[in-house]
Amino acid sequence: MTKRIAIIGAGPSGLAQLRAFQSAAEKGAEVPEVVCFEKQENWGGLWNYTWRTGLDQYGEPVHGSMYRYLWSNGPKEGLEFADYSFEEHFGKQIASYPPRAVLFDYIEGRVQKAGVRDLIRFDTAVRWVEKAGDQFNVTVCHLPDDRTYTESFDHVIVASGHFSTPNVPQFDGFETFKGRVLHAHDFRDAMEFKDKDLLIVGTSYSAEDIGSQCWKYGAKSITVSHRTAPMGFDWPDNWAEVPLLTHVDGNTAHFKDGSSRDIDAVILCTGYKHHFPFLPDELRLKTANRLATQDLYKGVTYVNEPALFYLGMQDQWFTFNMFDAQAWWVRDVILGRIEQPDTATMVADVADRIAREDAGKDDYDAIWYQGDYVKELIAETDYPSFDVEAACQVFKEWKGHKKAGIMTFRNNSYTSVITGTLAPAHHTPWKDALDDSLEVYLKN
Ligand code: FAD
Ligand code: NA7
Repeated sequence: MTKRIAIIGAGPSGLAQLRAFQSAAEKGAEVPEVVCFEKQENWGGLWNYTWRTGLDQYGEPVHGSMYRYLWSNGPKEGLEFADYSFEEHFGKQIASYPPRAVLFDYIEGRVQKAGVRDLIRFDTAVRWVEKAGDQFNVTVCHLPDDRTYTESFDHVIVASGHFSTPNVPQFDGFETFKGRVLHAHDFRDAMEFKDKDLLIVGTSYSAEDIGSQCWKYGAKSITVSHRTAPMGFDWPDNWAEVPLLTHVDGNTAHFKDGSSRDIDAVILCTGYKHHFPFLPDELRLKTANRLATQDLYKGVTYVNEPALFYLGMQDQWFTFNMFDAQAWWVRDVILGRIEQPDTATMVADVADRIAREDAGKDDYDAIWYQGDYVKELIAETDYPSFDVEAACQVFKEWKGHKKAGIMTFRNNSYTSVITGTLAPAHHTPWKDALDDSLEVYLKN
């Protein structure tokens, strides 16, 4: 096979793609030449923690949005690789909400075993992709020696993530506010907000988790401002939910209901933008952060250019196992095992997915919607089948545990849908576990 494939990004999605091809090769298939371009010096994507914010040492936008002391916000039993269990990696079952370093180790373990690191060109940023006849010309820059070059590929797989370019709204008075204003993307250490009165704007995962972190590490008070609805958990006493911020005057924040509070700092947990500065209009995905993305047949094939694929562009209940399902499916299209339909059929598929997502009433419908999507893809490839229904049930239990105690839900354990083993209880309740290192977490 003489085809050449470019993968953009070596985060969980790009690594899933590398593992998918390696798995086919291991079973005797002839696979194309695969080149993965990664702008950071290591793999793992967001899970590869960096202290940097703003621009990196080469003047590139920092990709990392993760912060110190981050623990998985959902149970690991919802994301476990079907071909590489936690027990295989750690030699034992571990507790259900691993900190970032533990999940990084797990992600890395599978691709180390697969031996795919040599296929990645690290410190190499993709600058531009364009169609030239049947090929894609991909222009990249090797950052350490500032060397730009172009190579041709038959397929491009965009796995560059979509939680790195912050959505940053403006609120009046920020110009003269005396405290710090930052977006969640630039948040790194909750200790910075110890003894501070903190205002958070937004009500989704970042707001919930960054607020909880700051509470855990000693913030004086947390005020969360919502545009649509409050999160509604049973928060600690020094936590309040208020309507949308209207403006800041000096150090006083004013809200839509006329109330106000004095604050020391503002963290905008207002989400991210799908941002692909390396793609021209005709190849660039333009979508909101939702389960059924615009313009992606089967959630992966760009309908306007079916030799171009996107991985992991959906909003996410399922993560690593969904990226796997997508990567195996894309691999099989490239290997000629799956045939893609004509454009009209692909466009209709997108419309159908959007309508089905829109028909959902609540988060439970959304979980099962994405579970069904994962099932649909794995049924069409040799990705090891796993009990997706049981994973949906894990997410349902998780939501129940959050409702029962937003600061205690991480103390719960779930059963692996891959090995059937119940996770042990963690040795220390989350709120008292201040050391998030791998060594300490694994001391069960
Ligand atoms: P990313 O992890 O973003 O990786 C993309 C890669 O592409 C990066 O390595 C980047 O450097 C590279 N790249 C980007 N642009 C270029 C370019 N031009 N050239 C070359 N390389 C490029 N998921 C969970 O399952 N559990 C959690 O607890 C969880 N917590 C999260 C917390 C935060 C704060 C955030 C932001 C996300 C969290 N997620 C969590 C979701 C997360 O999106 C996925 O787990 C996962 O990292 C997505 O993988 P990805 O490979 O699609 O994207
Ligand atoms: P999300 O899940 O996209 O949520 C964005 C939040 O920001 C959501 O509550 C929005 O409110 C709010 N938002 C967006 N724009 C505004 C403005 N202009 N004013 C007020 N509020 C606004 O992003 P997250 O960062 O929480 O999560 C992303 C990933 O990171 C996720 O996968 C986690 O695992 C970690 P809305 O409800 O739309 O009114």
